[in-house]
Amino acid sequence: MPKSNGNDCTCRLANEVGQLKVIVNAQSRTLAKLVRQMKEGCKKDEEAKESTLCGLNPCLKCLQPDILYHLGLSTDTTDFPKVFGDVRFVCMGGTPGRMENFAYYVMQEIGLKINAATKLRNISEAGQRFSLFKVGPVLCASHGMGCPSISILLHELIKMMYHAKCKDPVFIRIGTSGGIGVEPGTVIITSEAIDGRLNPAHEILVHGVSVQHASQLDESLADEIKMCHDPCKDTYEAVIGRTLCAHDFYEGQSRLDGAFCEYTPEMKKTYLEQLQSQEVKNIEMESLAFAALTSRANIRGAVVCVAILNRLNGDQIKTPHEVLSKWEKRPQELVARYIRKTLYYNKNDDDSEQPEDETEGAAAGTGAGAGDTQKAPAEEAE
Ligand code: R2B
Ligand code: URA
Repeated sequence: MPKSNGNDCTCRLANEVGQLKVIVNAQSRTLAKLVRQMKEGCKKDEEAKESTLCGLNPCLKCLQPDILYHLGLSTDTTDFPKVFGDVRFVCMGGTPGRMENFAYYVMQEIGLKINAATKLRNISEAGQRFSLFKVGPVLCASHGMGCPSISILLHELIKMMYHAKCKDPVFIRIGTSGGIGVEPGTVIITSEAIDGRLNPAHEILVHGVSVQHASQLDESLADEIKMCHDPCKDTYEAVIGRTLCAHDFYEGQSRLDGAFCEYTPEMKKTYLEQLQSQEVKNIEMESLAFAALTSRANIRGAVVCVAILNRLNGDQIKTPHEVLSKWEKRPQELVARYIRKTLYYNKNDDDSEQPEDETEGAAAGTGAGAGDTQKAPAEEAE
């Protein structure tokens, strides 16, 4: 009906104007801060800045240079504080393509732009293992599959944060998972990661001896991300729950469709029902290492995964690819909203149009454009 269309349109425009106002106000504050720093000189400020990470290897400061082998970066050829010092969010997901798309999406969501003739550069291209894109204060990295892979990436990203003297970076994994008793398409935000024995710890062997690191995740961060879900507008559910982290997709997740299977459908049913009774909402393959390594470094971390099937109903993923790629965007959407809110929300935006002098955290690092770019080949230019 024309009347309701008109109302919808006015409502949408008002919403967009409101959101733009918030971004413009935050950018004005950053500009004011930069101008003041220029006037006062920011040297003293920079010298005092150290990373907020804790519990790291005491030998790191002696490594000159420190070579982040799998990222293809070294402290003697890259000025870490200059290139990465403004990073506040490190987002990671399984595949290079998904993280490149996420980088462009987050760029748009936080109001940054790059020249149409350029494209985001994969900063880790030389390492040939992971992809890494930087969009203002957001780093987007691919982590591959499983704890050994994400663990290598995390060691090197944590060292990067240390060398870059980053303050309170937040790490978030976005990905897919198998749901336990949830509707496919549901987003699960992990409260704690557990192993196949339901033990909340990441076990590693050091010198042949088992060492266990706790795998709790930041409760308040999980709540903040959950609050970015709008139950009235979003057509899917978002829940907080425990996540089982398996070291394999098939036998480790009690599937009946692997190349090998030495248990019965009844044993599988009993195991999955036991998980459900213990508030486990999903199964994936990286949360243990992610939770353990971030919390050891005093980094707030969150794991946000969409369930692409309900494991109580089967093992094979039969959902069409178009539907899967829509579902994969859901964790990205919530995380982009969280980043946007953290960067730009200021209580005065609700009642004031005046850009403030300075607000700690607002739009920090967004002043200089989107980030690391390269000229796009003609056919790739957008
Ligand atoms: C989710 O999906 C991948 C396996 O298909 C794995 O990386 C994970 O955690
Ligand atoms: N990823 C997993 O690890 N398990 C699933 O069932 C689906 C995605």
